[in-house]
Amino acid sequence: KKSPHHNNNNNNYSTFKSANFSAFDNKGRHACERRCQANQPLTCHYRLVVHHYQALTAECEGCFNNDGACPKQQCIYADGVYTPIVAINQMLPGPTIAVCVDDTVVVDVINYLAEPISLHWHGMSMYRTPEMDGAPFVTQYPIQPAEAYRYQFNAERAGSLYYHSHVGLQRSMGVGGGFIISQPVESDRQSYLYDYDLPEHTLLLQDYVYGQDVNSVRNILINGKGRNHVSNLSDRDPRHRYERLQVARGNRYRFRVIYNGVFNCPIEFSVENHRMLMISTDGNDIVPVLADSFFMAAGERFDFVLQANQQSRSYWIKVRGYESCAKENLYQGAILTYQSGPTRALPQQPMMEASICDNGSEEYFILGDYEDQLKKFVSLSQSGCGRADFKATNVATVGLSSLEQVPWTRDTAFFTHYTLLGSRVYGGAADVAYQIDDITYKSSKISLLQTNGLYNEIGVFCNRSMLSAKGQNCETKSCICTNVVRLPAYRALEIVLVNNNNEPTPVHLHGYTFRLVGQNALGSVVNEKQVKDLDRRGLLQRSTDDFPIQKDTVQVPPLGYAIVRFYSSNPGYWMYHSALDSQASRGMIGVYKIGEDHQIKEVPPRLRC
Ligand SMILES: [Cu+2]
Repeated sequence: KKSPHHNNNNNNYSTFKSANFSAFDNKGRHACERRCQANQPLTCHYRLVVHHYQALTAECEGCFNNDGACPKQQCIYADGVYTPIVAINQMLPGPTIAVCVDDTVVVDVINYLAEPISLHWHGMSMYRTPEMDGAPFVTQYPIQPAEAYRYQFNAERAGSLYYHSHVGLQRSMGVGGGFIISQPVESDRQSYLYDYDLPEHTLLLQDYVYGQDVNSVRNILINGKGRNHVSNLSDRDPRHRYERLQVARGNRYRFRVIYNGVFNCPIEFSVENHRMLMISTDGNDIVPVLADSFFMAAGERFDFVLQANQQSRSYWIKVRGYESCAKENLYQGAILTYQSGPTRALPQQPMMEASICDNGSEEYFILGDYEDQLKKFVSLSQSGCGRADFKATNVATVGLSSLEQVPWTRDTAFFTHYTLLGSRVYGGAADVAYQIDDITYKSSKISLLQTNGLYNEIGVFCNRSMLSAKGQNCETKSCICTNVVRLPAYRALEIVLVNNNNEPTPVHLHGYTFRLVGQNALGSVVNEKQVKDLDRRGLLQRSTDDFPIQKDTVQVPPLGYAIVRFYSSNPGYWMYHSALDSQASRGMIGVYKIGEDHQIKEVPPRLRC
């Protein structure tokens, strides 16, 4: 049955149908997906073909009633709704790239779309290779249609990362995939907490649209699968395809959750009858915390350990959407099965009625010698089992602690930059402009890194101080330009992100992992000056803890602020922006030029696209 969103796509993908996507074996496993060993790096080649495709194509007919028959036939079943998508290697999401720390990653991207693309490696600082960051017209010229481009860089760090398109709204159409960098057991400070770290226990969540209508969120998918909310079928109807994850009773498993979100849809994640031991966020180790559920915003990642200590049956892994997703009552599930139980069985209850409480198990997280340590774990849960109602001002992440101490001393003087996230409708305009510092971002025509030192900044950049020097008032007349702010290299920097919108805004910074030292609501925000005044009066709180959490994406509370700190040891041009496509594509992007021209890596100059 075709959905009402049926949309014919003229792009012909049959031309590469028989292409060998190379280096993945017939089980989809790549030679670089291995047990990591110290000082044995590999060079890992991948070929990613980005192309138009459809969910629920004719190939799916053979597997409507047989889940297992689908993968071989290049059927993307998705949520059982016929709709155009953008796929990578005929997959949604794209293949998970799993390597070891210090491997050389070589990815050839082949663009079969009718528009340019670029891929961003979310969470990689690209310390030695800023030209591989994938920010269009900032660190590279986008890859044109029918063009191929090679990304090549060192996997400089371990953690749960992901890759995604950084052009237009392609990410909303599915262009993304997991990027997992593992490390040798002996260098993993969390390895004592789990027995298995399996690539198939990676969950990539994405919000999902139909008919290329990127203005309305219609579903949340887990590894490209799940129930739809168009039909009235029950959660347990066998026509739904849920991602299945298998565990064996008695073992502890590391799960990696990546949220490739594009809408204002924070999600609450939980597992029926299982508690989670949170051990990492955005690929950075944290002091372990027990949680019945946790919240995530677009661009964030969380890793947890699940102990398979319950009866051998099937359980729901549950995701509930908030904000825009709550308006559509969107939720999703995957299925956790125990090897010794009936592995094809569905959980017994409708998804949202299943309890997230641990079944009073006495054997919970018996860690031998580490039992004492366990007692120190704080619980994220606020009210026994299950949390109190979600509040839009949720500030949970700032309360977590890193395993790693800050690299600066308590009396370090930080260079502070205030930046304002906002939105505005200018007289007569139909569209809301989303802005940073009252500026609607527009790409420059030259790529900043490739032309570094060759252009006159006054002709290319614009920022708050340059515009006010010219006497331009962006509050009354719209300012649309390339917002680049200069910051010093090799300094302790502090960014105060102020959210002037009455909705939470996740912000992602390229090039760095930062420390989150403040995150709170103010109730009202007027402008940058008012926030500076509040700060002068000591009303913006900063944690004095030596172990603030390390992240690359942070949820800035509505009418509130987040304060992040980092040492600017990675000179270059680094984007920061709303992680929501709806806002970034309407202008909520800025660029930090960190360092002087001579401090920025020289890459082959290229003046035109
Ligand atoms: Cu970005």
